[in-house]
Amino acid sequence: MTSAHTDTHCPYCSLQCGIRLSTTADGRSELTGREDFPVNRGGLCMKGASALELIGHPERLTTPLARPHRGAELRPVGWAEALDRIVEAITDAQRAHGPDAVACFGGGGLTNEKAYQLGKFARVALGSAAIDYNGRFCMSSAAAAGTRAFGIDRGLPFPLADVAEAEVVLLVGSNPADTMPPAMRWFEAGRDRGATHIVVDPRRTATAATAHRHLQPVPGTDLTLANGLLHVAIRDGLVDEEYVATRTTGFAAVRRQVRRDWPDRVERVTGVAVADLVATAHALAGARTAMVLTARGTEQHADGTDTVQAWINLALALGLPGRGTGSGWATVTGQGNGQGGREHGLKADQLPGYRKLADPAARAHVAGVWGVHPDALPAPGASAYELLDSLGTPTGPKVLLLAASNPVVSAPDARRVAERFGALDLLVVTDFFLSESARMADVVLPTTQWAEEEGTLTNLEGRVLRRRRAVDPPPGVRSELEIWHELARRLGCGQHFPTDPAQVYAELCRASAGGVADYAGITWDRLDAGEELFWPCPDPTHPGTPRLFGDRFPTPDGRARFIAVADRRVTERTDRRYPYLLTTGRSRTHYQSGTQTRRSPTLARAEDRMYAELHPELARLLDVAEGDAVRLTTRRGSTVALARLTDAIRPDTVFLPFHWPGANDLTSPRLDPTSRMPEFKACAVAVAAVRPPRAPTPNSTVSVSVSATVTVPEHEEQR
Ligand SMILES: Nc1nc2c(c(=O)[nH]1)N[C@H]1C(S)=C(S)[C@@H](COP(=O)(O)OP(=O)(O)OC[C@H]3O[C@@H](n4cnc5c(=O)[nH]c(N)nc54)[C@H](O)[C@@H]3O)O[C@H]1N2
Ligand SMILES: Nc1nc2c(c(=O)[nH]1)N[C@H]1C(S)=C(S)[C@@H](COP(=O)(O)OP(=O)(O)OC[C@H]3O[C@@H](n4cnc5c(=O)[nH]c(N)nc54)[C@H](O)[C@@H]3O)O[C@H]1N2
Ligand code: SF4
Ligand SMILES: [Mo]
Repeated sequence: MTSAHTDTHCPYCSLQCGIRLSTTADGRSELTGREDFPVNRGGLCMKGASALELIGHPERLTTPLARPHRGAELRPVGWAEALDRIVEAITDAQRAHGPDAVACFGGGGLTNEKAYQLGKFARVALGSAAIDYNGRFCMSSAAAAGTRAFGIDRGLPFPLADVAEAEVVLLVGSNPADTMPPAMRWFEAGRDRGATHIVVDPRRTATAATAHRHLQPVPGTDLTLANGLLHVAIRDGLVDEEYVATRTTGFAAVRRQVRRDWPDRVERVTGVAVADLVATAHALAGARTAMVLTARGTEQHADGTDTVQAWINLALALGLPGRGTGSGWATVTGQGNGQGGREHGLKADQLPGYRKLADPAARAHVAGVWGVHPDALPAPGASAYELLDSLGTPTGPKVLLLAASNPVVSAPDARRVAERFGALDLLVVTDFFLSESARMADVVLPTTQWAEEEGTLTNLEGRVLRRRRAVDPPPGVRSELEIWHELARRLGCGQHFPTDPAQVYAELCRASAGGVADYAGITWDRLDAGEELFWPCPDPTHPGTPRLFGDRFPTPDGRARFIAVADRRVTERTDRRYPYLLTTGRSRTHYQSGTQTRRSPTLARAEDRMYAELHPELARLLDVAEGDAVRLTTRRGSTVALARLTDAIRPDTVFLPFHWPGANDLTSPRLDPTSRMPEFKACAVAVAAVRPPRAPTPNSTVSVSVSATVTVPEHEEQR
């Protein structure tokens, strides 16, 4: 330990709970939740609480690895050899195929400095348009809808604690009781004051179990549900007409659009009863303060952007955004730095400060900070899945530099992504463990992890935080800033890529100045002094902006935009071969592709393999008992999981966590046309018992009524 205690933040999700690392009298390291950090106030979930298990872990990568040739095993090599090999492949590929032959793929776990530097590395050191990141798989639909409606994308436009001030909260496709447990204190505080909470989820989750009302729609039908709620609000005279007239545009078209979403029809499509629709619309409209919160359940669809817009339309019609503390619409961002990652240039179409790469003024500003000519900056590139899908094709990239993501587990139709990795000339993976993606690499570079490095992250509220170094990294390990400096130096532009995080952050602040996500006033020193700072913050005397939208929206006319959205029936159809719906998501125990949490002894003990949640009625139909192996098959692939029977799930739906390889062999790579978000949350699936069926008993014959509720052949056809 470099000091008796160090205050920093959790390595995992966007809540970025405050953590204190200390050394006990007998020399042991100890991790505790920080009482003084206003988001978690000492609370931690089991992932954060066990994060120390990954420091000094026996499987930690401490030396670069390389394969002498394709088909050979990875073996330890020196840094110089590894870096030279990468630069040689970059140079060869670019000489033969042009600058875009080398691609970068980042992750929302990277600090702001690393996200900024990787975006700059792609554009300046490589001159390549081919860069994107895993945030595309996370909240890109909400980001696109938020930007379209409000002119800005900040996950929560208010501090998380405002949740406790809302008299009514509608939580849509969000399960914070499992995905952000310490956040539940704010929900509980609201309920203690008499608030009403309504959850929309095909499963009765731990979150839904705490709510007053649970709407349980067919996966993929949220857009119709939101339009139906707005229909009821209009029909019953609940619209805040004055707000609509003075603070918004476009309501007339939306009013016309939702006329056809009458409650009976919405009940038929979504499975949500008319009485629940009416009660929900009236609860939201009748409250003094109310919030609509969306997360991945409603966003990760091939019509995710329009679906989020439908929820925003509802919130706008009721006059919620900008009404005051305790009201509004927000999206619950997921990754540790999912918010910052999407602001500083990891995205194919973005420059730092949430600027657009296609905007000449933005190019000129950022090129000025970078000391290059604006024309030298490439055009916007392909989105994450499209980029992965093009690897090694005649026109696609031949070399991929991958940092902080494990797409052979986490990308949709993952077997296809593994195939594309195999077609590359060189795959370089930077990680601190040998993830499934790193196992496929030609060169693996070991990097520092959270408690070993300095930096900043931006949490789900747009609050900028300091990550601090508490322990020394193992010898042999380098930070990404050092790795990219060394690569750039070999490519002839090392001077553009400093290695000190504070220096990179200061440059990021200058690059973001005047942009939507303006960090210019959030200096490293202010953060170190413990100031609570939310962007935008244009100068060092500015107090930052915890709450947005008070007087106006950051659109050209200051008004929020309604946009009429219709159900385009994009969800994959069920049919006789694939009669059920598969949805995927998270368990409380594991994080993302599992590289980190599957290596934590505590978490691995708590949950050690993939399971599939099935309703007991469906299980009975398939003759499957608790713990039996079931085979799930979709139009893309097949995987086996252990059945977990629960009446908390719809009988027509199966849920798989994606923390183990397998779930994404099944998912659909259909993309949202605007956000390019894949449809992780709904596809058609067949389910069968793996072992031979047991001898029939009288009880195993399925009654007509059960099979009628269980099978939803071609449910789309019913609309
Ligand atoms: N334990 C844990 N916590 C995490 C993470 C983790 O991996 N593990 N990851 C972090 C990250 S990156 C993210 S993005 C967040 C995600 O946080 P959440 O969005 O809360 O998590 P998910 O489980 O992906 O999805 C939420 C819910 O959506 C429901 N759902 C599925 N299909 C539909 C649908 O069509 N409509 C509706 N309304 N709901 C649907 C699922 O049943 C699920 O309960 O969690 C963060 N926190
Ligand atoms: N089926 C299905 N698939 C999904 C989802 C779903 O709900 N269902 N959710 C999607 C969502 S919301 C997300 S966010 C993605 C996440 O999926 P991934 O992008 O795969 O995210 P992680 O598993 O967090 O992978 C991060 C990897 O980087 C490493 N790492 C962590 N920090 C750093 C760092 O600072 N530097 C470097 N070099 N490496 C680091 C970790 O060890 C790990 O191997 O998955 C998506 N995939
Ligand atoms: S809720 Fe998120 S930030 Fe907090 S301890 Fe758990 S994983 Fe870490
Ligand atoms: Mo995410």
